[in-house]
Amino acid sequence: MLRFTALIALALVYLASGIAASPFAAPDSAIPQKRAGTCAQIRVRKEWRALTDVEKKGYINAVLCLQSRPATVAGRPAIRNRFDEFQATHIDLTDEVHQVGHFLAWHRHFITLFYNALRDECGYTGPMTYWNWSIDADNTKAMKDSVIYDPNTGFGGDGVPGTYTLPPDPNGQSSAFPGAYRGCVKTGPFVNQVVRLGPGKLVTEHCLVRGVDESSKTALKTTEVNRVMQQTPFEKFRTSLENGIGFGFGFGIHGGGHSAVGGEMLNPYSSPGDPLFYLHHGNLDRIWWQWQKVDPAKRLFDISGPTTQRPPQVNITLDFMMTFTTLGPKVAVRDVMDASTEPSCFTYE
Ligand SMILES: *[C@@H]1O[C@H](CO)[C@@H](O)[C@H](O)[C@H]1NC(C)=O
Ligand SMILES: *[C@@H]1O[C@H](CO)[C@@H](O)[C@H](O)[C@H]1NC(C)=O
Ligand SMILES: [Cu+2]
Repeated sequence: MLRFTALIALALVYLASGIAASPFAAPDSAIPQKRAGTCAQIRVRKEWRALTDVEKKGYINAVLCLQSRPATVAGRPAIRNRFDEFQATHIDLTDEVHQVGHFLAWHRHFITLFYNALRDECGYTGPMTYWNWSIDADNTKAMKDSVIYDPNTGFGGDGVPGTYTLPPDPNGQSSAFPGAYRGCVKTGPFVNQVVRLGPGKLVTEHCLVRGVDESSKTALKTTEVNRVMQQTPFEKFRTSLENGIGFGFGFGIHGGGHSAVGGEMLNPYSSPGDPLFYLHHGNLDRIWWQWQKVDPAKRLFDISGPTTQRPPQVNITLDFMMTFTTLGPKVAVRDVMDASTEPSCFTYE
């Protein structure tokens, strides 16, 4: 009884301070963050198809390496490796970094941290990469036949029916589209991946689950990207990108990419359990980057939206500090707006 009361009191403190209650929230890293500054080198991010076969192998091997390196988190046995640690950070912060002004800024830096880990901890020397799903969505070929799912030069294929049973989720975080958890990925480099977190906020040991959805194609076509690109100001652009434009258009390009892959990727909390998460959000980041470039004077530092999903809502400013739990120090929104400065240091091709 006492423990239960204490938990409620804690939750009230969280609510009062405007910080989303996360029972797992880990402390911020103590390493001081470099402020926005000149980059020693600007790295080009490329579409998956533009990587050489050697680079593709190198990228996949580096992801497998992250999945074998010990996590820096203590006291949470399910966070065993560095790849888990990224997934855990997203699960812990989901309610703080979606449907808020810093949705794009937070995911930009999350991807940068992932790329830095691939380089610094796993020796990856190739470019960071993204998945331009519009190429597949515009095509008459089925999405499941995209080269992104190639067993040899991609991320492995669709889930196999009958190989995975979605556990009951008392939080209801995975049951919205149970059919999308088709089964375990049985081809490609991640056949043996053990996903220890998810679905949702559950902690269950399972395979990499997918359920490729052909109907998501309509949300990912170039015409849809162009519709989002035409939105101004930032507030309309941000909400259109994250949630779609108007009603009746399914998920929009953000949800469309998540539902196109299905399975873990469809889960708002545990989606970074699928390595394709980073390539999907990389494409969304590229679309934001392109939108910013259309009118840099107005758009490069344009930010708006609430800092929390729930009231009392405060409008975001460039000085808002974003947390990344154990992955790195807090970062000001301002510092990731211009991707050509520290700590981002990239451009897109
Ligand atoms: C993404 O693919 C679409 C469709 O082929 C194309 O129009 C667009 O220019 C591509 N963007 C990039 C950056 O490759
Ligand atoms: C927050 O921003 C919106 C526009 O995005 C504006 O309508 C509203 O008045 C602002 N609220 C405050 C408290 O400044
Ligand atoms: Cu996310």
